[in-house]
Amino acid sequence: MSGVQGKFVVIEGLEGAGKSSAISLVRDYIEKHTNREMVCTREPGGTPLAEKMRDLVKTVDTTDPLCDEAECLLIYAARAQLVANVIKPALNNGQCVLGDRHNLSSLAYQGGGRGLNDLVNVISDVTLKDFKPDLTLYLDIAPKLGLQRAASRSALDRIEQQKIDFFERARARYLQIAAEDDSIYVIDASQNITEVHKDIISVLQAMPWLN
Ligand code: Z5A
Repeated sequence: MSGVQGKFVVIEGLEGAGKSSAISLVRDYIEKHTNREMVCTREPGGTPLAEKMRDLVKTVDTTDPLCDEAECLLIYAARAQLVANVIKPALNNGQCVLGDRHNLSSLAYQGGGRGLNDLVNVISDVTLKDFKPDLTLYLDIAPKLGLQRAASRSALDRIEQQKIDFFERARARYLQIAAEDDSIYVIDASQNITEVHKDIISVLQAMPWLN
């Protein structure tokens, strides 16, 4: 299969949207239909250096609080490492890659949530150029419900501790971008898991490259 370009599939959503179980489902489906193991990534993170940046982004430091611009730059530095050293090599080797978040998270959280759309658009263009996922499944959930689910799972990290308006703005940006990009599918993640999974499978079944 060397020389064949693999596909890059990404799962996106606010906290508690149910990305973890969606990832297992999508991974099983694609591996079964391509007969090949996928490369799975998470962002920020996914390489040794990018994981160090992830820790900086997620940890609360009251003596030297991370400013919004530094948060954004760290996330893009981590993404640049991941794309260069993991995602592109795998795709060039014909492997499919499954991402737990990618650039759409930055457009939504840093762009919409933090109000840094101009900065995000510039860094995104500079670091990624025209590189983008072949397919994105955006699991859409109201922040209140998502945060309730996330809180029942574990302690909230630095970003999860933001006020609800931050997540409302991030969600609005997710939906706005999804409406303009036909490679992004919106899944209603407020449904029960069986219904959510049914909707995800319908999207995958419609992908010509999986048939
Ligand atoms: N971030 C950013 O700001 N900018 C960026 O560019 C990127 C990221 C890439 C990464 O955190 C943080 O970085 C994230 C955004 C920011 N922070 N915030 N806030 P992470 O990787 O640690 O976490 P995450 O990606 O936000 O979440 P997660 O744990 O990977 O997944 P999840 O979708 O939030 O949740 P889940 O574990 O799949 O489900 C949560 C619970 O709900 C769990 O107990 C499930 O059993 C339950 N669940 C799931 N689905 C259902 C349904 N349908 N019904 C009922 N209960 C359900």
